[in-house]
Amino acid sequence: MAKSSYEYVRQFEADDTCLHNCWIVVRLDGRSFHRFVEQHNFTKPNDDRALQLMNKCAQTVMLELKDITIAYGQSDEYSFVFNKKTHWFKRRASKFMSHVVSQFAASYVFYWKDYFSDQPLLYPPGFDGRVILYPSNQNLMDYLKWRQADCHINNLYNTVFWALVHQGGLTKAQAQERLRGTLSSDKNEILFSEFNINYNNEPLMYRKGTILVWQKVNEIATKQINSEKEVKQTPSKVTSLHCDIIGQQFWKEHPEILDDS
Ligand code: DGT
Ligand code: MG
Ligand code: MG
Ligand code: MG
Ligand code: MG
Repeated sequence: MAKSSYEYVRQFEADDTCLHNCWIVVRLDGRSFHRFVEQHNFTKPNDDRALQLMNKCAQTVMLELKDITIAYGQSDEYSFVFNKKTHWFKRRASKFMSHVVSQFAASYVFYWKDYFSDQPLLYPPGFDGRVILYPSNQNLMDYLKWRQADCHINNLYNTVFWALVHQGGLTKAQAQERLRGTLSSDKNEILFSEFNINYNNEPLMYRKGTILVWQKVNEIATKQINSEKEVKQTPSKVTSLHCDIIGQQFWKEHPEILDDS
């Protein structure tokens, strides 16, 4: 087909190919969720419905899009790690980010009523996205550990903050003042001595966030791909974990996550 005289405008498109041999991470985060959670009456500090909905949306992203090896979510954010060898959409950053964020946001609205049966969705939520490249396995692991450490710090703070307000009768300003300058050990101590809460017994999903990985299904399915060749393939499903990923054990138990072959 002959090129039109308008074709040159394509040259204005920026090249956003992600550097080869790097892990591609897309992190999304709910836009102004401090307002969204108030308007939709999320329970404080953690709303199980909301966290399960986030996990459902992330599972949908993993199943619909190609080459995601692990995802990690907490609060109103989710990170998706694409295999470093992926050639999906010629590794164009804008394609990765827009597909992940739009699939996630559409899923959030689509599945809302399955999790919030008594709470109507009052306005369309939005999510921002960013793409980050990590050139080494260590960098990638440290990224995921950083997000889990963030989950831990925020959740410990929020747990004691809302205990002081809901059970301790403090105003939000007083609770904030009470916690100013406290260490983790102080917060654990307040929870234990004043509210009889052992932080380590709080639900794992709140404390550790959610890790989504592919799990091989036990039975080996035999799939006919063409008349001559039969290939044994092990089907996988997305499974959710709420374990520690900061220590080495998780990475030793799941070598396939960093396996780029
Ligand atoms: P942004 O991301 O800059 O557009 O602004 P926000 O307001 O989304 O701020 P961000 O992402 O730093 O903080 C997440 C907000 O969502 C924070 O206000 C806590 C809230 N949130 C997340 N999950 C829950 C939950 O399960 N329950 C409650 N009550 N709040 C939650
Ligand atoms: Mg933010
Ligand atoms: Mg947010
Ligand atoms: Mg956030
Ligand atoms: Mg198209």
